[in-house]
Amino acid sequence: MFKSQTVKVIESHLLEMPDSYELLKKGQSLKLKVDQTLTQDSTGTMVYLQLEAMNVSKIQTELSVAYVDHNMLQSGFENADDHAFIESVAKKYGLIYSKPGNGICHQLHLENFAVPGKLLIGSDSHTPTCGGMGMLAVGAGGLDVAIGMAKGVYHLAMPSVIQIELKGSLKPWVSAKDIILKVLQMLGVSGGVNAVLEYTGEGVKSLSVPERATITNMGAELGATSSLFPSDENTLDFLRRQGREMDYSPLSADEGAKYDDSYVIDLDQLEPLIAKPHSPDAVVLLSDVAGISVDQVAIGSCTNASYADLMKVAKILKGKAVHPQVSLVISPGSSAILKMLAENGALADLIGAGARLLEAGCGPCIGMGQSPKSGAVSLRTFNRNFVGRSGTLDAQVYLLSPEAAAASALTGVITDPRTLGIPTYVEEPALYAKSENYWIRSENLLEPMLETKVMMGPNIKPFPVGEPLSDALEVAISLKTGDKISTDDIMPSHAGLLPFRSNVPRLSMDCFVGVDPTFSDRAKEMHRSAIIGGHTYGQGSSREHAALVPLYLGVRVVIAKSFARIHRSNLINAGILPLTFADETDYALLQEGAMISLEKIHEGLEKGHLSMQADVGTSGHLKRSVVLEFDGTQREIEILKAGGALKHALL
Ligand code: MIC
Ligand code: SF4
Repeated sequence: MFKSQTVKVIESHLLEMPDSYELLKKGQSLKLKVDQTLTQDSTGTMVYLQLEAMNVSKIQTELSVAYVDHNMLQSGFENADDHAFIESVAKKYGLIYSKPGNGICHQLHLENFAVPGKLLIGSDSHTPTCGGMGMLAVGAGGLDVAIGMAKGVYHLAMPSVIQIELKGSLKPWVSAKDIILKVLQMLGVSGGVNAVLEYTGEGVKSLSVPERATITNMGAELGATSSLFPSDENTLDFLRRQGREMDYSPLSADEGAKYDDSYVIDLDQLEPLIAKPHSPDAVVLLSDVAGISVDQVAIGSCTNASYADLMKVAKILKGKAVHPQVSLVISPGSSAILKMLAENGALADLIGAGARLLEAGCGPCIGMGQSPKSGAVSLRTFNRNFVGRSGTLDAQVYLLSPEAAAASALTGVITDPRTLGIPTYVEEPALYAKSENYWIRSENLLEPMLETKVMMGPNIKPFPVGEPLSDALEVAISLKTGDKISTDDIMPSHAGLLPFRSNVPRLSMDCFVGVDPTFSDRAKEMHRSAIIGGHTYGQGSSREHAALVPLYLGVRVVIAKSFARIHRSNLINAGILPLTFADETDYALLQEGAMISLEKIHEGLEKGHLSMQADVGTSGHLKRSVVLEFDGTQREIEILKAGGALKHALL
């Protein structure tokens, strides 16, 4: 049988043969060996609190890295305490620790550790960035990453595999960002759910690893499980330049491999694109919106802060001036890139033009400063433009390529980069710089130092743990939401709240605050409750706080029209029942405050459908029977019965 690259990597990581006769059937439960894990600080504190609770003496992965890149503003002790906690845990278990200032986890992982054909899980939704290196890299909830470290295992439902065939090659001033914006335009923000996007075809050969990583990174915005490029000469070339030639091995799909779906993009036909406010799939031709006045331009993030990206920007800005009305802010992807820009003079070109320089890290992408002014138009090379993510509720955020961003910073209006004339060309450095002094990985730390004292600042509070699932449940509905509720809606994230990522009680005060500011108090009063959601409930970030905080507030069940993959797993891991409607029209029957009751829950989970009685009349006397569905694996049922993945892992 001719195999896709995804199937090849999955097969080589199977720890148990799946029980189905039809091997690797879509949706089938897979038990996979984890080679590598990564965490970042805003999800990492919870991961390591959970790892600590598992009480293991050794982690089971080949390599695990703890990055600090999100919570970099230290306007109080909280973030610095979190950094110290993560550093002490890294030492205790022999993880590699990346100090603040070293850069963004995904860029650093690509440069330093990604290996073709390996399996990486990370507590961040953009973990698939390393798919640009030909590795299967999957974003997961924090507890799944903790279990991955403790047991070396990751459970995944077999994804479908979608082929994106790239034909031809990009025209001048059209870039990798435009390719992924095109994919988003074609497939939409839920077009990749439970799928791996596999890039094939002649066009792949013209793309460098950092360009491929821009594309795999933003596969997260399609809801994709992962995105994959082959490992070929370009991969070898990048690894050589990183001084890691020994990590290379070739890998690609077989000629004639079968895919669940296929799309073709003709790179020759592609033009500069832009995603309009407020969704990464609101993609139009950049030329259609050219001329709109701009207040801020932000260049960076794990999507577009590679060496070549920033060098192109420096070349465009060299000897010129940023438009007086524009604030241009640059956040480099890694300290090594920043060092190279400093050494080759590009940094002077950026500063000379009037750019504002930040340390290497996520920065404005997660709202850690640089919020634009009220009503501003902000152009960003980032990957998400959800309402309010910039920190300014009424800002109009557009997503575009670094070339287009730089061109617009000069003119003060959205500008087609093709108007810049002769294209810039950037040669990757023969040997990438290394910045060893941002890593803590001295020889003696490669082995665990279990006697190490874990540093717990006063802001680090115990996390909530689920309770064993009873067979009957009678609860009130504490909230009813519409479609497309993101984890940013459930548990908002900005410079003011990020310092409380290890303090669930404090976070709980802001749960759903933008959707309904009365939710938190109401849910607490109800003691136990249910949430009713619409389509793709829990899209966006991997933050498990969007499950743990509702758990803390007493939420025991979420009934939605459909769920986003990582959030659904996070709910199960927390011990919250994620159920869907057998008939979506029943959604309309359920109202906030009404009582619902479920019986024979255990049997219902096994059968895949449960019967619920719901109060539907205002007086509470009219009851209706509603059929709900649970489409999960046996392992997920066991986790729910145990009261969450932590309790299950400790059984
Ligand atoms: C994001 O881009 O939204 C984040 C911040 O990196 C999140 C992780 C988090 O919420 O801490 C993600 O994408 O998973
Ligand atoms: Fe950081 Fe932004 Fe990338 Fe998330 S998307 S990891 S916040 S740079």
